[in-house]
Amino acid sequence: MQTILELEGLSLPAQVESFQPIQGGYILHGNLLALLHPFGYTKFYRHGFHSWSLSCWLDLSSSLEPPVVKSLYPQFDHPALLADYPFTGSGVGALQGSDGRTLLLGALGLDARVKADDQVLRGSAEPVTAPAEWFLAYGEEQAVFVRYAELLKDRLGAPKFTHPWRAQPPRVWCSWYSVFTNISEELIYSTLAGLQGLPFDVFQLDDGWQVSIGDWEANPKFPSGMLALARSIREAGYTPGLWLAPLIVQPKSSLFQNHSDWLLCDGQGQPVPAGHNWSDLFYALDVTLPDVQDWLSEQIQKVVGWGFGYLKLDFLYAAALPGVRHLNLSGETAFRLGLDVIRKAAGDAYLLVCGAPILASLGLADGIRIGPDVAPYWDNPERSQHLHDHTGPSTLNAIRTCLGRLWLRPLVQIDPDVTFFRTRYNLLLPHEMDLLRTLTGITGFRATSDLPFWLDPGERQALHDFLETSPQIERLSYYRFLVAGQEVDFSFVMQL
Ligand code: 9PG
Repeated sequence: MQTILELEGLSLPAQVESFQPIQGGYILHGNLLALLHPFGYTKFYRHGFHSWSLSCWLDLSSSLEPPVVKSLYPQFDHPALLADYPFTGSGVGALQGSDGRTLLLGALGLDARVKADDQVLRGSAEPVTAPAEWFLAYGEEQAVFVRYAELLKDRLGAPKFTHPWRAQPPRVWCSWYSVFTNISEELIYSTLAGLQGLPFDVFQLDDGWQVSIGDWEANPKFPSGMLALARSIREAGYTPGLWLAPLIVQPKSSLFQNHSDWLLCDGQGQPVPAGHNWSDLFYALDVTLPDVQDWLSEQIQKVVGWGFGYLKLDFLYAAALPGVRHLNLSGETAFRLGLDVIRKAAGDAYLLVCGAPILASLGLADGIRIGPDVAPYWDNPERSQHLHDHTGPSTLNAIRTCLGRLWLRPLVQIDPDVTFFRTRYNLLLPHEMDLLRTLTGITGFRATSDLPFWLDPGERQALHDFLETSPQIERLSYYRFLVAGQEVDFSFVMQL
């Protein structure tokens, strides 16, 4: 139907299936919505598909080119969003009004997109039996996102914490941003010894412990096995944490070789490449297959049984890519089914999802990585300027997208990735390190990968203080904060 929606002094001609006013705005229904807006070339809030995908306010008049990506490698954003880049987002989008207020259109379900141009704001959702449900609001930016988050919580839930990390996210030491895949049992033991006295909650092994992507067993660098390793970590006083990418498979794995019928395929029956990493393409599992669900459940119960109480689950977007599935479900809905299987198998273990579709993880994940990887350097111009890709590892990219996703904080613990205390092997300038540390303070999720023997006594003390104290932070506007009495303005980071 065509109608005119009256909203805080705005009259918006609209094409919707139905609408009803609620506190703070309207609930709209429809799989294809269109709203005529009067703002012309204003700013658009783009929300990317998964953890690493670009999320921030952009000028509709800017000519941001799509990232130069091989079509085979959809690891930066959803293929449909890349095809319609950049003024299309996943789940939620918003426009800045002429008076500075925000017009927000947010889906209250999965598999939805919002796009805008200088005249129309559109919502589209993959068809399901009932028309999709949306929230539309006009008001002060933080207020409309807060209301949207409340409605999302009603529909998708919030984590049911049974552990002491409910009030404060765990403080994590993670192996990735120092040694990458070069971890070994020896290095883990020496790091554990070196960290004694530093108040971490979790000691997390990242990528590099497994036989292959698909074969989740200890490789020869861990001769004592994962059960013994987890026991040692626990004896040292930390919750053992482990990285897994349980929804993807690489061709060299025995999982791939023995179960090629478990892969997400295209309409021609060919496996859908889900990205390129570890020197090869990798593929996604069809998580709607009962055998895959049984296998997933077994893998998660196995690692939790080894003693790992914190799981970093990575590259999860793969299971939400377009494809033909055993059950006729669209991508995010299928993915959520898989995450639900994992959630049930994990029991009370903390689940940090990474490279994960955002809305589809709500209510099931305890924490979500909300930006790209940080790096011990500010920018990577080869990638950001020449390839127009703002999802690659860099502190600038991480800060930008994380700041664009702070509205998720009432719904889930938000992980901005690690921060750095070392000056060794680090090109970040002191003020860049400070910005990253401030962001970590804003999210409340504190982590580092610095090896203890890389830190001088002053750096170790700074890390200790960072873990012991939470700075007083007051939000002045979306990108300006008062941190322990000092103003920190991130606005320049947001410019693209
Ligand atoms: C382990 C890492 C770390 C890190 C994750 C994730 O597009 N890519 O090829 C790509 C590779 C790695 C990556 C992100 C993207 O990093 O975010 O914290 O766990 O995997 O391999």
